Amino acid sequence: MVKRALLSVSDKTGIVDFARGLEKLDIQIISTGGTARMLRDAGIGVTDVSEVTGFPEMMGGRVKTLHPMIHGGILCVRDDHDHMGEAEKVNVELIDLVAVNLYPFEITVSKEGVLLEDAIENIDIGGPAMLRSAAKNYNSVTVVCDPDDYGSILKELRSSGIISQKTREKLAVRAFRHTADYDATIDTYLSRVLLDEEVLRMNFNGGVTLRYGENWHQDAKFYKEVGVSGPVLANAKQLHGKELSYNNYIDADNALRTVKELGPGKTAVTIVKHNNPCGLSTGNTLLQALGAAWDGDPISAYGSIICTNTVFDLESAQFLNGKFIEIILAPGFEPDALEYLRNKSANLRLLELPDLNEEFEVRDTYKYVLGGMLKQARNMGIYEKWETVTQKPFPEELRALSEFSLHACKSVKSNAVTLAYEYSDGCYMMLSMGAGQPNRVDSIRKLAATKARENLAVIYEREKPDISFDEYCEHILSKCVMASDAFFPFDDSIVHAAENGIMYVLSPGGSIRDNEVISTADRLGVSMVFTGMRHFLH
Ligand code: 93A
Repeated sequence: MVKRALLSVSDKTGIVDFARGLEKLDIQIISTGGTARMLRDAGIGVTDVSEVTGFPEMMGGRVKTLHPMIHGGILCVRDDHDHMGEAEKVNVELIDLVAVNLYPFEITVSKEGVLLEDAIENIDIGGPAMLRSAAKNYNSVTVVCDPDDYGSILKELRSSGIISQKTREKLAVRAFRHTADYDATIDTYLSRVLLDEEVLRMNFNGGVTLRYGENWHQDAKFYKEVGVSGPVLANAKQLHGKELSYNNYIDADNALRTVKELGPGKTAVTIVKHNNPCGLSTGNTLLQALGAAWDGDPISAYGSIICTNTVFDLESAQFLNGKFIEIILAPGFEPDALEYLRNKSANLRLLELPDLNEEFEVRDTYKYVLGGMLKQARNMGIYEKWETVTQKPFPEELRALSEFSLHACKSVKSNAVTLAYEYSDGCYMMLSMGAGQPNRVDSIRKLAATKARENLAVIYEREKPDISFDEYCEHILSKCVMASDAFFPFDDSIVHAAENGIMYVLSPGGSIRDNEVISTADRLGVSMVFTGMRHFLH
């Protein structure tokens, strides 16, 4: 039974309606200064806290509810004879519901130029004490710290006359979490201001157990960041398929970031395997982009994760017939495509992220290293300058293709090189890439160049052009733009690029041997732009 409620809130949203609802249920209301005034003005009967404690609210409100008449009323265990006897002896009346929200510390310290005194005055002491007392005694007391819950509390009281144990337990955990977050914010602020120390507190909850981690013998969980919004994987809705695995989370996140690199303008598709995009393209239609992304590495695409910025249609779904895919992530699925894909496999995970094309609100990235956490700003932008450094000019017509190649390169693990090709008017594909090699020259020679020829062999077979395979490769590669995520430490990378017929190269520049690299490019007729921006990705 709820007979007496204590209301003391800084954020007064919804409090009048809540109090009115309580009053109608014959619940007596106790309240602090500002809250009491507001309720009284609305014609609601209120008992002042000072009347209950027998003390005035004092010291500018610093001491209002910190009193045994309040905390005894909240903390008293109802089925403990001794507790009840002691309460009776000193006339402590029980409080069954506590609705409190706290002085706005976070809002105060986020204001520019905030004074330390203002911050300190906004540290709530009595509020958290009441929330914690009520949460501790959840077996008898209902604690409400979020105005969003007022409605459901009233509803429950009206329908059953009580608040269920389950609701009280849920609200108690929420209250403890709220005070923990509140104290964490104070710690972070004061550590910085008083001790010149940076504290990082991360806020994740709702951990779900995954079947295993990267491998079968590793336990794993996924936690969602509290309050995260925007087009992040954690906000995607699963429409079909098995639950996501640990590796699925990593690869789907990579696929999402990679597609978003290309922006919302043109239909884009990425195909990810082992945390690297092995296919990436833009197209006039989803089917066209999907086909081109697939051509970027049809072998690796087996068991891949596909992400697109466009609603998935039936034609594209049919393209995947007979192909093994782990996940499709899209802003939506046409109903016939959804049905087709559902029938394709019980395991295929279909993830819908309606605001996939909105901007990321996440500004920083974190990486755990044993015993420490690294934080950095997200890698924004693709180049700082556009400086042709070779005798052979770099055609302006290749600028858009170059930008595509840089976006692709940014998404590939270092040492990364990407070969981008305009396969149709204004539509680009990553013809091949070299990823994750400890030296750049292997990424070019052993991977990107070799893979380009392998991928072209498949296209050559399909399209049967009227020239030899070598001529075909030479023709295509001479139109590609190769992006490198970091500078060339030696000129060997340029030699290997030219040997493979690659004539347009992008590099951030900045090596002590830049002059050597440039003169080799000049000798081999390669055109090169320095961008001034490195894109390591580890
Ligand atoms: O200054 S306090 O830490 N000391 C108290 O005893 C106390 N009791 C309630 N702050 C206290 N409160 C807080 O006052 C509540 O947490 C709430 O945020 C606020 C409501 O004040 P008012 O009703 O006067 O607007």
